[in-house]
Amino acid sequence: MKLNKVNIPLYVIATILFGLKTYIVYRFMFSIELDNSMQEFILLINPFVSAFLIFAISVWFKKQSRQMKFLRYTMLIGTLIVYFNLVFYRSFTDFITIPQIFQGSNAADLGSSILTLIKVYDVLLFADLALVWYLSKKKVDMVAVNYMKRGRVFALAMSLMLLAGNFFLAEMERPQLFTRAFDREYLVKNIGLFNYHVYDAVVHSKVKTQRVFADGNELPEIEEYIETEVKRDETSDLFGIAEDKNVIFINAESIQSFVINNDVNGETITPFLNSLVEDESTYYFENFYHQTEQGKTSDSEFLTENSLYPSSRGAVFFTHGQNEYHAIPEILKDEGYVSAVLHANNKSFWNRDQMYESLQFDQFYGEEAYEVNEENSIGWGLKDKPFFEQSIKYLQSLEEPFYTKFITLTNHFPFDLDEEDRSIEPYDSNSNTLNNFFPTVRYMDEAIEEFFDHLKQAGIYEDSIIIIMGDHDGISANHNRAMAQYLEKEEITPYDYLQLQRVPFFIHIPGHKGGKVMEEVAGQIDVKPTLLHLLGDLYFGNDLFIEDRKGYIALRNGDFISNDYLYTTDVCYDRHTGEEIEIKVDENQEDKNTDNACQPIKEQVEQELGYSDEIIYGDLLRFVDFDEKE
Ligand code: GP9
Ligand code: MN
Repeated sequence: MKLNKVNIPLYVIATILFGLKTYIVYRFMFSIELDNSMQEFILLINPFVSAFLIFAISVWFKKQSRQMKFLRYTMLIGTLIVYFNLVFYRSFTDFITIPQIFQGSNAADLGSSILTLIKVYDVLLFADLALVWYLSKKKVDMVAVNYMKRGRVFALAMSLMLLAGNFFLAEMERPQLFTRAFDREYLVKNIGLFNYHVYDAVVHSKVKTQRVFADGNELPEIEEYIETEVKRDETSDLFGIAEDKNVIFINAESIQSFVINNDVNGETITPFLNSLVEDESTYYFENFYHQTEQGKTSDSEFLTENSLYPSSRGAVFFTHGQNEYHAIPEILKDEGYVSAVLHANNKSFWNRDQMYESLQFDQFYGEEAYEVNEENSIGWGLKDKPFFEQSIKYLQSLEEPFYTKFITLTNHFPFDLDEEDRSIEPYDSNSNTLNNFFPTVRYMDEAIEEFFDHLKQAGIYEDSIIIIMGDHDGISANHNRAMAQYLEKEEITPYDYLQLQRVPFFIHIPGHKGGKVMEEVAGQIDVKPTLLHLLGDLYFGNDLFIEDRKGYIALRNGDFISNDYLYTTDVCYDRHTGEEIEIKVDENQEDKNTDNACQPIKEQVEQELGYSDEIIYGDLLRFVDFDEKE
């Protein structure tokens, strides 16, 4: 093996610089949780292992210019991958998945959000690239290598050995990492961002082939599970109470339950929603969890319309927009209902136009149905107050009974609001996101109150039931410090964080008395069975007005909340006290969770998520004849 005149070869320099940069991003820019020194160690080595794996390929190029070019471009691509993930992470506290890349239309719509996600100092993340670029152009003689075959094979063998070592440690630290990978953070911290992307690509193509091989034979087992584990014979006293009434469903953007009956700077945040909590015509569910993943609003819609779980990666609205479903609009159609969605954003966002057809909505009033101008819009588009106001005429034009869904927009990250729309002052913390959240939540609260008035004036109110649901969290883990300050806690623990995933859920039935605050654990998966009492349908939730229910709410990443326990980040908590039940087991133990009080539910949750995936990936509802079942 002969090194050139010098020195340090460029592929080694690139490995060191790029590895170091990636490590800094992992450690200080992503908020990756590290529980022990082994995890610290794996996180430290994996950036260098991945970098070496790629850059060492360059030694196989005989021509120096090719070698240099290879290093330049792989370094550029690698840097862009790290950077795009970083920007994405700042918004979603998550890593990019392949299905999301094909959701480009959404990224383009991010508009004002994107600017707040890019920081001036980010330019430093390109410094190593500039240096490698310079060396590869100007100092070729110093940094290019010319190995004999043995040297090349050695470099290759070395990179593969390092990779195997990394995987071995990862598997030891997290058994079955690859088979149970609901959680992207675990993958990234154990095998690194780049190997994670390769893994994601493999999973993606597997999903794509699943539909082709599904033939309906999977169904009996799933139906059996639902019959025994999910469905209940009990019917609630409220059954039929909304028969033939209009259903008005408000998908309220990014609102979390912690704002209900709470204040900021001494001012009530949501006076109108608070009054609904007290209202005798309203059932308010205080332990209602959102169960969304990367598909955000669209996942919340998927859950509520189908009572199926969304995908663990990407947005099922995009990946499976052409499946057959048996959603609320389709079922209500048989009962004589007309259905519509009203949302002043472009129709293709989240692939809604296509998905709504699959869900069999009759009408979709998108952006073009509204008068949108500079005065009446902010952030993502039309403000909620004019949105509701302009929607009334469409509501009046629908034949009754109707099932309609209104999706609000103003209370969306980055929570921009005009001065004139601000009834309360922002909070004061290091997070502008959290600070500005409160005034926009108040704005939405007022918009919903006005909407109630419009409905009354239009004579629609009395004949309708109104459901208000938060779609998902608005304040991500990136703002934990500010959140802790607001909630007057020392820190936001994983337990607190999961509890913050509660979103408001109201069922308001004008004229009905008996409304109250409901304490039981509930979630978006329960909306469909609560709205409809059905025979022969496939769903994973329960009617929220019956006593005997499944008893847990599964989040899409495998975390769950049951009557007694709360399970997150591999820890089982007592739901009532917040205490850890079984202290995290020591590193050497093979399976961390055996003998854990949460274990039986954890297994059921995994099974249930798996069945839901099977239905979606295999497009299995195409094999079910629902007419025959009913
Ligand atoms: C876009 C709106 C927001 O139309 O529903 O989507 P989100 O970013 O919250 O998923
Ligand atoms: Mn949303």
